[in-house]
Amino acid sequence: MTLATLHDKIKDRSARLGVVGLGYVGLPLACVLAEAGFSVTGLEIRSDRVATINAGRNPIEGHEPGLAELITAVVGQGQLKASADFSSLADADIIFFNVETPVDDTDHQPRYVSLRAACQSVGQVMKPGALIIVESTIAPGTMERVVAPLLAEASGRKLNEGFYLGHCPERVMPGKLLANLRGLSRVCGGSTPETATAMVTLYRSIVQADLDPADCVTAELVKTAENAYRDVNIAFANELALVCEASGGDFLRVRELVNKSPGRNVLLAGAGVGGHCIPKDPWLLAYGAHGQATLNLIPAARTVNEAMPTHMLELAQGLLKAVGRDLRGARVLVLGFAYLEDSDDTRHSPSEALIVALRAAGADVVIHDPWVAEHQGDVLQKATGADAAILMVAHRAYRTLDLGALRTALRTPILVDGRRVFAPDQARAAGLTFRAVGLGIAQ
Ligand code: SAJ
Repeated sequence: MTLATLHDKIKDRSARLGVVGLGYVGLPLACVLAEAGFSVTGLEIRSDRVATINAGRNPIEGHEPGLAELITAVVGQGQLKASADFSSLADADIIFFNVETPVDDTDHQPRYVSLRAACQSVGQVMKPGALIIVESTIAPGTMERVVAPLLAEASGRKLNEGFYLGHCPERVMPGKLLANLRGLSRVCGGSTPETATAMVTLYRSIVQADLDPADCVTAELVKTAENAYRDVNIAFANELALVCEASGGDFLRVRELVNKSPGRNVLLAGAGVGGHCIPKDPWLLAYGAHGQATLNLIPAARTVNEAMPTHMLELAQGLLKAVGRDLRGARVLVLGFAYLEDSDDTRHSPSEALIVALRAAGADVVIHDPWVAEHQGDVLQKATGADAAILMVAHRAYRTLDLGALRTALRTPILVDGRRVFAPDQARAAGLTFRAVGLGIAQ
């Protein structure tokens, strides 16, 4: 099949589509493509998830507006079906890859285990002229150095003759999966300009935002850079907060006044940086330099942000020492286990790092989080007998916490605020010994 033919089949919706990986990125994609009129086969290696989807039910946890109803509708209409068998993709004209691309915790490099497996399996069954679009976030150069050779080897075909390639990085966010998928701009990186053009036509069927044609390496750079940019800017805010603490300033006031200067936008200092993408994508961007450039800022920003949970521990430890106590043998209440406010998502949560450090220091840790099932409960009951409380997540529920009642429940009235939820004067008026990220000791 020629690319021109494929383009025509996209326009009349007769192109048959496949989506590999029906997780929180792939399943919404499969659904909206089916809703747009395409026949979609979803490939999922977890058979329980295949059964759930084919029964028209939603396997995705968390609150995702519209997703459950959409799954029921497109499965019921026969537009979407799930399978664990890669041969079900043999007649697909276009196949999307939405598989995980983690980096190693130690060397911060991607292994691409799932991506390589998908290339091997799809390469063996894909039809001549198929277009393979990788939506997973990948390091610059991955399409050329990993995906293309593996697909060529598995299929015995040549790139841009026997198959075509695209990279259209996803920009989803848990809690807004369908909204982001439909409403955020996308970069359509193609292995040829004509491929990118066909991708724009394809994504226009589901995206009501800018669709920018590009080559694959540009698309790889854009996604990893946009998240590395955010990580570096958060790191600046965190490092400024450390200076404010040491110099007697208040980060929030300093930030407010700096941001009045044109072109400034200092982000928020906090107890750490978690989630499924910000901690990972800077490493993917760095990996894309292939050792040909000396990178200092991007790795340093990771170091700054990954150190913030320990900084929270140090603030609590300082207040305990001031009253002749230490973390060893102390009970510490951690307020918030999710990685983001008003979310139940705990992936790469800064609280996990804090809890490990607290326990290593000999503390007994109690965890509360109104959004995470295993840590819900009465926060004051969990505070009873504790020697310090450390706020790690700015859940809305914590903003109305009765600080007087908290002080009464605590055995040692220490509160560390890692997200600047509480007013220092109110905390101290309630009888709490109080420290906060970015708040100078004299404040
Ligand atoms: N954080 C700070 N200070 C800030 C902002 C965030 O400490 O000023 C922390 C958060 O507490 C959290 C982590 O960083 O632990 C990540 O927060 P986030 O607001 O970046 O949320 P994420 O991880 O869901 O980021 C996603 C990204 N989107 C995609 O990868 C498609 C990111 O590029 C978006 O900017 C973000 O969603 C968003 O704001 O929508």
